[in-house]
Amino acid sequence: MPRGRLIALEGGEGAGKSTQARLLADFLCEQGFPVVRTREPGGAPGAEFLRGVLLSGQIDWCVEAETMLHVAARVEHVAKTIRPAIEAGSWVVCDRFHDSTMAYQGFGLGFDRDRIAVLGGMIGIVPDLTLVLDVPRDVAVRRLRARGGADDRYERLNEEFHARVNAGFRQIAAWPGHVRIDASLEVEAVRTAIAAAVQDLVRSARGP
Ligand code: T5A
Repeated sequence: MPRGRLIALEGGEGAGKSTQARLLADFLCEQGFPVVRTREPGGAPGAEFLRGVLLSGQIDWCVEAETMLHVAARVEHVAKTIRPAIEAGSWVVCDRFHDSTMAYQGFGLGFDRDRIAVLGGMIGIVPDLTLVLDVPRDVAVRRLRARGGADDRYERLNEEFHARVNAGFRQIAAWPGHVRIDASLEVEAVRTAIAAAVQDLVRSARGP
């Protein structure tokens, strides 16, 4: 059984990650790959439990504890969902992964980024490709307002926080294994850009 692949979608709130995760999963299915679509925080029962704990805003976590909880959720997610799927030959499309901890808890909330990198090393898996969806904050806010629904703990944080997160994601997008996607375009244009960005991975999986 050939090993599957892990593709992460990252970016600030309202960048269109969930929309594009669905479209990417459909595209990969059309290419003939088995696909598992999942998300963070969450993606496994214990990790979904921690998602509620983290996003409800009921507890004002210190940033160290908050970071550890995101990492704990990820360890559970990798153990119970991601690694088994990849070993079974599936392609995993993950809506957020470790870079979100770097952007939100590191760049956004000021937790030491070297320590976050060390924690990332303990996850034991690195995405084969990370797509960083970049959209100006005002465009994202308009999309979220049009969608409606209640704000979670992070959406309630101030604009300076979101500016730091978005600036962090722009730095992260330049790291190896990452591709920046202009997510301010219409849905179909973003979908096309993402399909182009995964082509090398698709070709390498098919072999010569
Ligand atoms: N977090 C997470 C951390 O702090 N640390 C971590 O380690 C991790 C893993 C998760 C929160 O947790 C934080 C980050 C987050 O604050 P979430 O509910 O999963 O919270 O929220 P998000 O991941 O931010 O998801 P959102 O739903 O807010 O945004 P998406 O998924 O980026 O956007 P999407 O696809 O839902 O689209 C939003 C709206 O815009 C429209 C859609 O139809 C939808 O209505 N849209 C577009 N409109 C126009 N043009 C386009 N190209 C569009 N694409 C989508």
